[in-house]
Amino acid sequence: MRPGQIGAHAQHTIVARGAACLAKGAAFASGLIPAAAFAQVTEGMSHSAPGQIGMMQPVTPIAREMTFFHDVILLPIIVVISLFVLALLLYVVYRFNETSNPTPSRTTHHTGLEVAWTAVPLMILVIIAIPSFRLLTRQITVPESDMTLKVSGKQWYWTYTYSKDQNGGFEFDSNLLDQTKLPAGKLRLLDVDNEAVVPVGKVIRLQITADAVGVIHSFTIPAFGVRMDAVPGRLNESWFKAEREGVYYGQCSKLCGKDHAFMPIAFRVVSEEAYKTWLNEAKGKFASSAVSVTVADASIPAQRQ
Ligand SMILES: [Cu+2]
Repeated sequence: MRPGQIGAHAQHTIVARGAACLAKGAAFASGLIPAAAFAQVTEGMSHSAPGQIGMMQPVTPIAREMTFFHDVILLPIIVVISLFVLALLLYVVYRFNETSNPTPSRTTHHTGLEVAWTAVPLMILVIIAIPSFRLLTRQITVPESDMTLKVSGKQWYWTYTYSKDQNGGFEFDSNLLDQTKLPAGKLRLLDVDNEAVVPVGKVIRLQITADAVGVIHSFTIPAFGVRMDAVPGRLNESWFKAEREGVYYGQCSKLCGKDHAFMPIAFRVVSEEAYKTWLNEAKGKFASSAVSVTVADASIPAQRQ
């Protein structure tokens, strides 16, 4: 397959995605996109695939809404505008070239036209703004959460802290696997030694910061619709509610230094029982890192200096 060529699988995905988008047009009016609308497309995809075009398979309500906003609202609007401008250009080239139009009009103003080319784009922007602001509000308003997880961007890896008052009390670093000895089935530049584990169907509140003596990173998991800057000395918040078990990947999305490309994010979403089991195992495994951090404790980076 040539670089850039779209494989049969990807083509099928695009067609299926298009059909799914059309089918669920009406659902957006209520502001809720049914999970089933996306279920048939590349089930379980948690990372970008070769030849993939379009958004990653969403697994949270926010990511689903983002995908819908992109695929069903923005994309058709931009396609129509591009085709309209192209048609205008072609018409001008054909109709008003020197041969077909030897004596050009000397018109300099046309009030109706000027009002139209100001008002119509304005209306289009307002139409886009309404669902856009609604989505943005949902994204940044953290609902009542079942669990809080602290994420710290370091140079160049992530540290996850499970707070003590939620049966945790430990933290661990999540580093990229050795790329020269990558075990079979592991993804290059995506799989890590220690994945963050969270229960399925629960609202996870993320408290995102960066090493106090470090640089700015950006914590991003496309399938969750999460992207939030990790800034030293600042505690940012985001949230997600993963609806399907699986491993979901992301990457640091802020140019942060020499190993920016080598600090992937891997979240394993498991059942409630599996999460409890993991939590107990992790408490032993990461015992040396025992921390007394509790929810919303922003003082930890300062204490450790
Ligand atoms: Cu980074």
